[in-house]
Amino acid sequence: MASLTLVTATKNPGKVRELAALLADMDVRLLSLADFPELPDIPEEGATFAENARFKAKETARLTGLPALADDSGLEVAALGGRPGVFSARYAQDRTAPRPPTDEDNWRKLLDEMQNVPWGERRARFVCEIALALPDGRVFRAKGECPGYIALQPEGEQGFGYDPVFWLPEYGATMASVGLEVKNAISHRARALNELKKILHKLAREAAAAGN
Ligand code: ITT
Repeated sequence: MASLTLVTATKNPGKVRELAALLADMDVRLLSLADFPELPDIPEEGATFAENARFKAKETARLTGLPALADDSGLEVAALGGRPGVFSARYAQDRTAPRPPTDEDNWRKLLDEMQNVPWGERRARFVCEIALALPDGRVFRAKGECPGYIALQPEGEQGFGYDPVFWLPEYGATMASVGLEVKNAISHRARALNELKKILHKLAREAAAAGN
């Protein structure tokens, strides 16, 4: 039984899957918001990834009494002045539609907007801010980025979000084609979480000592 229990402050199953794999080598038991169905939705109204991550983590730690790890992330496209950015999950939102946009709605809209943008100007990056909030009020944060290009057409079935249209020149493939192991070696999320691993190891040691 792991000594440190963490809750991921996310409703996105793709993020939970990746975070769980990234933490698999640690003495950590990872819960998600699916384990706390009674919790209210936490609004994302910040102007930056960092603000949103911090708020989601702090609220989840407060509501569950557990250390909470929140990821706020998105895609910044150079030719679009950094859009969709913090609005990545809601990019193709249609206020008259009965449901929020799907991942495919979002990347199709992006490909449409980028239709006339030549290859050399299709640079983009995934950005991830992770915040770790402790029930005692302390908050730790880290940022990760992953550079790439917006593909001309979708490719691949793995991952989530914009992965089918995020081209990695060093692999000659999209993020949705390279598989979880490669994604977790290079992604914005992996880079952000790696920065927090030192503090997570320390918390795990403290929890183990307290349990003995
Ligand atoms: P939570 O707020 O519950 O964590 P969310 O999906 O709404 O889930 P965000 O507000 O952080 O999360 O929005 C992130 C969006 O950015 C996500 O829905 C994807 O469209 C995109 N995104 C983030 N990381 C990605 C990744 O690794 N691969 C592909 N798309 C990603």
